[in-house]
Amino acid sequence: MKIARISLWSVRLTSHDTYYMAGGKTCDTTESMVIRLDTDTGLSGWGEVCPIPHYLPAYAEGVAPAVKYMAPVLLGADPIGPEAIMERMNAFLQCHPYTKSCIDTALWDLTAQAANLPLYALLGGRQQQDMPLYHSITCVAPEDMAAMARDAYDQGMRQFQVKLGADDDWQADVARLVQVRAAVGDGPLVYGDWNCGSSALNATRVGRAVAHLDIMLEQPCRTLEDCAHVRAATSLPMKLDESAHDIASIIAGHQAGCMDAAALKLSKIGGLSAMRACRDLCLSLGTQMCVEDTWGSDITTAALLHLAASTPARGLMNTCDLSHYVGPRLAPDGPTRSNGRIAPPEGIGLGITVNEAVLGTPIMILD
Ligand code: 0XW
Ligand code: MG
Repeated sequence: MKIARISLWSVRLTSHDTYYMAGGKTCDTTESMVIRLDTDTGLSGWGEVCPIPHYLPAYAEGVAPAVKYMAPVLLGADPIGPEAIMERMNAFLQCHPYTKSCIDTALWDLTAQAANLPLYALLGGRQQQDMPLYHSITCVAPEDMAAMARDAYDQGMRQFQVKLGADDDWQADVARLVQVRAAVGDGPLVYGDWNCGSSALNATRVGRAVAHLDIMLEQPCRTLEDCAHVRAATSLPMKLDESAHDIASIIAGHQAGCMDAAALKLSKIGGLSAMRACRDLCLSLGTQMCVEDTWGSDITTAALLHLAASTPARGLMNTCDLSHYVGPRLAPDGPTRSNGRIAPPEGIGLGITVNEAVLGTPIMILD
């Protein structure tokens, strides 16, 4: 089998609730890049990457030129065994993990289709029938966030990510955590995510004010050193996200003693191939994982659910149904949340049917 054609679409995804984060980052309508790799056998593989503006070293407009640049590695290549092609792509163009992630997803989709297996079977086998989800709550007024948490709780959600820092008011962040914690009662997991937007000083003040509560902090500051300082000063468990982006940074987070949990995102790490290695490392380290991506719709969600389903429950804290937060749906048959949990698609490959009508006209075709 050979890759014969690369098609790329740009699709605008609109958040059902505008999503506010620290540092002025907003997720309202974002551009998602969808890729399809067609082969000479008639099989096609799909991938998707949807960077949030200003969130990571990634931007949607960067995908098309990077795909075009890497096309000589892809066109004519056998897609079976994605790691082999990823190795060649990494030698051809360093970094650009977000562009590589959508290509890698399409390669895995093709490999699993050729094997006539659901993708999770190639990533470690089915370790879980369904997986716990978290619900992410946009950073608005504390009482509104508490109401959103309660609504999600009533739908069965038991893990809550509370966005902090959008108004640069540390006392409002204390109120957000206190009110969400009270709204969902004892037991559910509640964590506050600054997305790097706090000083170590203010994150420490927030953490010490809620230290009597069952709360986890997520990525308060940009640097690992500052995150470790906050972890030590507050004694609250911590999840690393932006700081944990490859094998070396995951080892560094573990050694710094501030990585009780880590967010593994496909586009941050560079696709399923690289993320599987990070998943296996976290399993060895005992780090609890959130298996997800930055943003996206059904193709991204299906890919990350296959990895989550092939991860043992002992290491998987939660996963994310990104397609729940945005419209339009790219694959109407993609999985949806039920009672706070979600199962991967059951078909072969990614196991979803992309609705090409919502994609529009490709922005690039290479053959
Ligand atoms: C990437 N986000 C902004 C979207 C996901 O819901 C999680 C969140 C994060 O930073 O953790
Ligand atoms: Mg985060």
